[in-house]
Amino acid sequence: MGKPKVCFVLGGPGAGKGTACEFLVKKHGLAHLSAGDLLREERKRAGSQFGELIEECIVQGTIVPVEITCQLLENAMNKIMVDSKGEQDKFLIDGFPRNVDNLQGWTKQMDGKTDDRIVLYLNCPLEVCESRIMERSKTSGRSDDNIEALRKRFKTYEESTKGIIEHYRDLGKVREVDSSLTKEEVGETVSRIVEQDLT
Ligand code: UP5
Ligand code: MG
Repeated sequence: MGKPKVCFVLGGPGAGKGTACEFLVKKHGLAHLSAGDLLREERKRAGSQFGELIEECIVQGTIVPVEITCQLLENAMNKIMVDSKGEQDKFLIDGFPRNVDNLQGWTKQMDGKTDDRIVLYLNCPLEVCESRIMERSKTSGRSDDNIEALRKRFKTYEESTKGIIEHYRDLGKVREVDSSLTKEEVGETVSRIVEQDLT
């Protein structure tokens, strides 16, 4: 049994990271760890000492300190490996790493523990992302699905996350996908990439 293989999934808010990951879970049985979902769960966990800090970051569209996110990711990954008795060894990490702090924290904490294969970069014009999120805001209940928070999320994405994508591009690890296409088209494309690079 080798190290768990990791595919990071990056792209702007509303680019379709969660949707593409769901497709890959159904089609290829990969494990999906959404950093945002893990933070939202931790925020509401009774007794969490990080609840307020996480909520503040989410509403302001800023990035939670890496120690918190990285620990949640590692715990979730370990639980899946234990529960599957080591059978599950392919992970989609959705929405992380988003900035230099995230990248350094992951490298430090996970050094040698994972095989970080590729970055699936879902590239989508921000106008398209905006209309998707504003549509979703009617039902999502997410405290950051409103135009003010969304603008802040876009700013953080442009200022911090794009540089991380470029870092991985320099390493030859980026697989870029036009995620403004239909869900089915994006699903088929990411599926081919995963078949090629994660198996
Ligand atoms: N949709 C999706 N694909 C479509 C397509 N091809 N055609 C038409 N519609 C499509 O999709 C968004 C909406 O678009 C949905 O309604 C979907 O049906 C439709 P989704 O798949 O949810 O997009 P996604 O990229 O996952 O959007 P999300 O809003 O989750 O992205 P964010 O990156 O903004 O949110 P995330 O949950 O990752 O992070 C939230 C916050 O948590 C961050 O702002 C930050 O404060 C914090 N955070 C950290 O601090 N650190 C982390 O490591 C991660 C998060
Ligand atoms: Mg998401």
